[in-house]
Amino acid sequence: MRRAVCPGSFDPVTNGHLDIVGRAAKLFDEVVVAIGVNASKSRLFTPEERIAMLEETTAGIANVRVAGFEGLIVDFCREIDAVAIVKGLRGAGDYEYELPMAQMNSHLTDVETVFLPGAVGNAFVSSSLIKEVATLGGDVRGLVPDAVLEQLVRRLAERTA
Ligand code: COD
Repeated sequence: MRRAVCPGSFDPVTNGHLDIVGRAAKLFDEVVVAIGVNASKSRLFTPEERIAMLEETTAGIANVRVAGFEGLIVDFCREIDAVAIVKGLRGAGDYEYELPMAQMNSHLTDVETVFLPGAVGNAFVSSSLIKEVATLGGDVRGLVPDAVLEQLVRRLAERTA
């Protein structure tokens, strides 16, 4: 059994994330989508809400499961016996951000990092931009799953009420 982890903040999950998770699921026997905390980002959804959104949106992929994690991603990988961390790269900016993390994770453990190029159509999609555009009334339909869009609109309305 070759297990991989797709870690991220997923606040909220976008079609770009789901593309990477779906492609990772074709490469590995099992993929665990691991929801962590990025201390440098402010959050809109709780970890429990993000887990529920990911469970709903990956329900159609048999070999994907979802979990939360705290602490180092490499410790979580060791805990669940994962051999690889799969990350998506939208462009050079992601590469510069992700490479030192991959190298640090390789220094800490023998878990490999596998980079998948983001799909061209999703290259501009990030959770942060989705939140910013939606907050200012822009239309983000088609960039996040419909179920996520509904929750996003509801949460932003609650915040401005
Ligand atoms: N297309 C393709 N890939 C995408 C897209 C897209 N449109 N959008 C995002 N991605 C990729 C990102 O490049 C990233 O690989 C992944 O999806 C997750 O993205 P985010 O933005 O949801 O998540 P991040 O980057 O905020 O998550 C950071 C982690 C929580 C994974 C990271 O901080 C971490 O591992 N923390 C644990 C503590 C730790 O181990 N720290 C030491 C690291 S060396």
